[in-house]
Amino acid sequence: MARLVVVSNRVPIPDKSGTAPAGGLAVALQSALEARGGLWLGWSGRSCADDAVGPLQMQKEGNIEYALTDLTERDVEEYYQGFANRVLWPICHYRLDLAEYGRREMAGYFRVNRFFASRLLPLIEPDDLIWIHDYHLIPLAAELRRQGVTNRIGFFLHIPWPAPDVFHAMPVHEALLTSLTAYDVLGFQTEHDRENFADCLSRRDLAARLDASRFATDGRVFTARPYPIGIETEEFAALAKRAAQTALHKRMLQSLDGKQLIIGVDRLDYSKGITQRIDAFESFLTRHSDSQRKVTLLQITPKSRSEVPEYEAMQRAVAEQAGRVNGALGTVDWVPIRYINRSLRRPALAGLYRMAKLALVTPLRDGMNLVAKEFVAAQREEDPGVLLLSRFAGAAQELKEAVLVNPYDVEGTAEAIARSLAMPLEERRERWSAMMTTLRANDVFTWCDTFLEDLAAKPVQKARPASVSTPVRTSEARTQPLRKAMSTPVARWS
Ligand code: ADQ
Repeated sequence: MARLVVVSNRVPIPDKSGTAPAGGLAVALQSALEARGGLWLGWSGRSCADDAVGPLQMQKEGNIEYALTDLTERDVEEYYQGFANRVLWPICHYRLDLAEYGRREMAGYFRVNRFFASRLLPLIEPDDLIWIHDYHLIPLAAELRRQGVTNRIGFFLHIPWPAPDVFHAMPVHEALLTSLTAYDVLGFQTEHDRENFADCLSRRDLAARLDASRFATDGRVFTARPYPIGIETEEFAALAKRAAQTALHKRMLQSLDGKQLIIGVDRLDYSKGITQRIDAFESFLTRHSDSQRKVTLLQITPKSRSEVPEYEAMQRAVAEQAGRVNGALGTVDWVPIRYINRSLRRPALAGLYRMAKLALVTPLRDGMNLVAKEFVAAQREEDPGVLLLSRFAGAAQELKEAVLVNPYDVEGTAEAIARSLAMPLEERRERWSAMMTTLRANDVFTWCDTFLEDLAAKPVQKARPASVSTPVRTSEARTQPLRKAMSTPVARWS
């Protein structure tokens, strides 16, 4: 079996305390790659002066060799805080209003991708499969190809791919789209994301669509498919079961004093819809005043990206909002919202999911959302809790038996909370068991295996001429001759 080389912005080297990282990318890949071994390269998380970037820091843990690189302070500011988190993240989450595009940040993004390519190059062996992750590293394959790498290279996007009107608002969209055509396999969370991507390609005439998943450009074929990411379903279910025996679990039960637990678990991020959720919870308590003193919302929200101003402002806003609801509705012996700003260890989290009667997973936009899946896996078969899930989370494409809501509709969500808390046992069990079947069939190991099988598969055939290609889905199908998609747009931006 070919060696696997993974590249992601951050690399989750297990720490001694065993604390789980807050990012879903880290959580999913850690589970999936432990068994395979190989090389994992990424940023160390440290920044240094311009002339102080040292050699790669190599570390072997079991079968996995980790290779970490420092970045300069300027790199971090332009590539990570700048283009990745203040342009790509908001745009892919449909927040054009929050995107702060600047040429300096864009050039830094392409420069750092070129730097990652130069760090990776000496470590690559001829048969390695290379799997690159997420929006930080979109141009990496194009950079590697430019430096002569012919290995199979795959890319998985963990966040949504937006509709063309949104993506094309980004000045540098064509260079990013073109650089994606340098991969062999492109993975998206949902069919919807893949179709948005295909529509973007088609509108810019960057590739011809051969069939549902194959595209041709410049005489080569690449595939783009949905690979919905899963969790370690059985392991997480077992973890939740064990957690129910711990002292923490018992203390928490005691502190609830018979009240029903509603849970929300999210990184502090504007895409997660936390303020709309608290509004909906407040509206539920106001419209259903008999529920006051009978329920508690536990919102667990570790801070993230605090260096980005929107996140800092949001941190203050959510704390104030929770404080206001508690002040207005709370009593001397009842706090409606318990708001916690830190990351919990996975066993503690699993136990809390299991204790909860209801989970509020209401992102305004989310690639997948693993919290939704973890909550379902953690439930008790004989008396499962209810998952209330946003239609705009990728997970809603699979977990159709959840109570699906539009998180922008605060009153509708409030009523869905009431319905969920009153749901009869039989209905809860039916919904849960259908969702659990889905989660068992598509866990994180299947996700990983399926992607890698496609990546390892030899290309079936060369590109057919565009004139015999299958038209793309939309009326904008194009059959004009292919453009030179592998020209050198990256150099233009560096
Ligand atoms: P994230 O935006 O980070 O991931 P999500 O899928 O919800 O979002 O993953 C969060 C992970 O972090 C879960 O495993 C969760 O348990 C963990 N986590 C969250 N809060 C925690 C806390 N307080 N303590 C401990 N752990 C916590 C991105 C995309 C998602 C996509 C994932 C995976 O934005 O849409 O599902 O990648 O592809």
